Amino acid sequence: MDFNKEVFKEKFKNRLDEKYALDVKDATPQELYLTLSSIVRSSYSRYWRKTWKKYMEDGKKQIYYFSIEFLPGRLLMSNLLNMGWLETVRDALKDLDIDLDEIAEVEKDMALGNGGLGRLASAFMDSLASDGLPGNGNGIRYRYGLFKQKFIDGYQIELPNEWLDSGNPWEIRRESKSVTVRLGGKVYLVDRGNYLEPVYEDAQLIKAVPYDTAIVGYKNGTVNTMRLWDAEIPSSEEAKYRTIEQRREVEDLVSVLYPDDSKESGRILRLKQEYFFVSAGIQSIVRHFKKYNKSMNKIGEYIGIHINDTHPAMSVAELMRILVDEEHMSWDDAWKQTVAVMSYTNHTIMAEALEKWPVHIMQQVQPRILQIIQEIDRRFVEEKQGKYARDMIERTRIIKDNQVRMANLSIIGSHSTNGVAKLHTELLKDDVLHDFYVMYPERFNNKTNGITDRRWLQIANPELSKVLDKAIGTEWRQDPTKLQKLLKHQNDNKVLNQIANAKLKNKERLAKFIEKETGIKVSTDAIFDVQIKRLHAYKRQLLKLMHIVKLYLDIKQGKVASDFQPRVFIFGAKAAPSYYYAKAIIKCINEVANMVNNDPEIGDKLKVVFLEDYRVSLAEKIIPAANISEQISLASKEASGTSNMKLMLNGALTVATLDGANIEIKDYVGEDNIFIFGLTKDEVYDYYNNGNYHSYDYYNNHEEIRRVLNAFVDGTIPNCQAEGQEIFDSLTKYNDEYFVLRDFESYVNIQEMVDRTYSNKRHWNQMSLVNIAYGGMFSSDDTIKRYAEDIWNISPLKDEKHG
Ligand code: DL6
Repeated sequence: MDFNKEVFKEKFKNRLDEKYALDVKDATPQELYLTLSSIVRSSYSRYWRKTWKKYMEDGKKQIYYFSIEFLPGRLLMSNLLNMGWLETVRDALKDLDIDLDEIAEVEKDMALGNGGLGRLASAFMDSLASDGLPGNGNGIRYRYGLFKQKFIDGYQIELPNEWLDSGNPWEIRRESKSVTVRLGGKVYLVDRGNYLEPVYEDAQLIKAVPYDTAIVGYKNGTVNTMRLWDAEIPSSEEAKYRTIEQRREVEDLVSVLYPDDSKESGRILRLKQEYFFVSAGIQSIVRHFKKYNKSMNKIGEYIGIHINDTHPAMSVAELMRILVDEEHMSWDDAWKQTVAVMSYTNHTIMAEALEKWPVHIMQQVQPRILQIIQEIDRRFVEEKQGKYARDMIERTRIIKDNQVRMANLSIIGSHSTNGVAKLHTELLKDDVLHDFYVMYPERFNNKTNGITDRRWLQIANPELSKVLDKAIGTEWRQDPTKLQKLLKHQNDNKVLNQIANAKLKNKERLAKFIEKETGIKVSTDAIFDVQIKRLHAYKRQLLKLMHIVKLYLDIKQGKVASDFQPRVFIFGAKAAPSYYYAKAIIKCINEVANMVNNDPEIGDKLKVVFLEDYRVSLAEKIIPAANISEQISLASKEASGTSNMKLMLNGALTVATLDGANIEIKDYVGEDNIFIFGLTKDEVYDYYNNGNYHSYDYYNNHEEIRRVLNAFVDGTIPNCQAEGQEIFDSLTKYNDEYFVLRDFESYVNIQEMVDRTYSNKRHWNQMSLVNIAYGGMFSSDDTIKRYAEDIWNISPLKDEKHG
């Protein structure tokens, strides 16, 4: 389409008429949204076709990013932006009396993830396309995503997230690309002379149907694919599915992300999901590779599969299965190719998040895959014998104590293992994966996470974006590192005021939203203090809550410091459905919010807002309005964090422990432009090594801690007796696993420093400017370039711009 405002207006009116036989004034926002998205889709489709054809013609190596989570959020605005259409369309629609922002609100978030892991996968999809790199996603098309969070009486309730109910205009069902996945049953091997043929009995056959979503690169004509798999009953198997329960079992396979694993049935379902999307993905990749007419002995030169956390770790065994069982390659040749194809990112050092699967479950889910893993394990042990101590081999082998250790499988079966921030990678090398680092030092590398500035600045914060354009030109939109040009305006009052004004407008916008959603009125004069992330004990939402309770008690007892600044505390967080401790924290935050918000003595001095159903589109509203970014995990526990990057980019100042990427943020902005507190990683490790942390002593010996903790159990905070007690006990009786009490005093002190700093607005604005300027150093476009060069060995196609 020859693209300009007038042409677009005509096209829009015609498309609305064709689709709905309506005039603009009679159409609902939903109809307007679907009309606009259909125009967008039909306009990028030829680039989509050209991109994959070009990958084929050039015979380029392609990378497939396998992830159990993807969190793209909404796609309308990012597609418009990346096609270079956003402002023209906004103007054109305005002429038609349509507010683009209003119709964009109709789109339901594609919320197929839980947190940082899934959002990073989607940022990488966007960056792969924007860097013009041949990279595609592979995951599951969950019918209900994670869950929709509601608060009832302060408790988290999980409802199905019916994101597909009004249709999804961005996906294409590709029936012809379906594959069959085999689950369960029995397998035995028949000797066919030069190979062993696996014969399956009673296996369940599932039809895996791909749904493709275009990932539009930023103004470069590249359109890649995110492929998500749905599960169906194959027509040949219909007769076997006689009962509703049997049919539901197939639906359940792709129903929700992370089915409840507190019961064995839930654990089996999880593992089936993992095998389902891995097998479907690899089968379709191998089928596609065959079109290149290259020897299977070269697959590692043309295909890369990235194992995003351990969920897709069975990729190693599935590729081996296909190469050995179906392509009849020798084990050694197949293994060489598999290791060349696979690479792995570790996203956590938390022991409970490093997946282990009991052998009997793996046997039930896919017996042939278990056999292959057993053989990989056997050969690994054989190869390492004599070279390494016996206990080291026992620690690194894949199967131990009847458990299959998925991180071990991922590392042994791939050529690269990376952590996601400098500290995290050091911890992997020195501690968590140290044995592997000794065995395979060349496989280990760091890739600090990144974010898409396009979504988090250009789309989420048009106010600030305009200020930046005026101050430093528009180059930063293409290359966010150019935001550093802002540094020369540190003493420019005009720019400082414009940045402050943009922040105020965003706070006003968020204040309105908060009032609409919760009825709570917040003052934009207050510091907007934000903690948005998964609810987990190590992330220490509890430390924030204790600080709030302390301030509340101070005000009630007339102990307010002279430079105290009013604050609005904003939380966004989901707790895993079976993580009861995290749910107790949610309940307590909500009850503290009730107590604080309804106390007339407190008024505008403090407000606590816990917004329901934290998701990408909600983050887009909160982040531009934040003054303070809370990154307060116990040092060593947060692999990287990415909300820290998004918030700094939007001018929030970070209150941080020296954990994850906070350290790299500090290194860029300098100690004067960040608020650092708390134990260091070395101090935490000293406590671990010496076993000399006694949290009860902190409770006993520190009056302030006692005063705050007692409020959880003495009725001061109403309606959370049981949850308050659980929290109290965890911090006193059970020795406070994440050192909340140990870091409390240091946290309170740094928050007092925040207040003092905020009272000097000019200085605050200068700090904010420095943070924005360095925010561009965490662009996922750059992170992806490093993956492309160091791990995947892929290179971009030549540009062909969108017309
Ligand atoms: O790498 C993306 C993201 C990191 O920024 C977070 O620090 C990390 O917690 C998260 N990891 C996970 C994996 N599971 N757990 N726990 O979500 O990855």
